[in-house]
Amino acid sequence: MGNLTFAIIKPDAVKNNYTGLIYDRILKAGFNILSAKLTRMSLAQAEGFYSVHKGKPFYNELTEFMSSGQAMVLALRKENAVAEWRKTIGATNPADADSGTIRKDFATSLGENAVHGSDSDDNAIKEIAFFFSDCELISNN
Ligand code: IDP
Ligand code: MG
Repeated sequence: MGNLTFAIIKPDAVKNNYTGLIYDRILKAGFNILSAKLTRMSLAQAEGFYSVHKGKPFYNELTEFMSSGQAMVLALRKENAVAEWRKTIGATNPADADSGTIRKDFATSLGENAVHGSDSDDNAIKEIAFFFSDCELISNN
């Protein structure tokens, strides 16, 4: 079990001015933020990031949405980070998300669901490397 995961505060949440509230949830849940930056993905970047979903019916909608505006990308550290972050964000569909989770409280819809979380340790490493260089990953302790 690894101690890193990758998160995105998606364009719907940034547009709705939830960036600060979600950042606060991340800290309150005990994650150490190794790096964070506000970016706007190109369509090509979004297609690369979500290539695992290529061919699925929602792929075009997803990549267009993810490149539609600013998003905050974050490298997070905590013991058992992947599972802990997925517990903090809740189910993919906010209608199914437990109360107190980020998606329950801030998501707009199944597609525009406020945040991303890695699904495995291997993908966490790959996703962090997709957006951050080694020298951007700073440990505070
Ligand atoms: P996850 O983000 O909870 O890991 P995935 O199944 O990996 O969920 O899907 C990636 C993203 O694609 C979701 O977070 C959501 O934004 C979008 N998505 C997934 N399923 C659908 C769908 O059926 N319709 C529209 N968008 C979807
Ligand atoms: Mg996923």
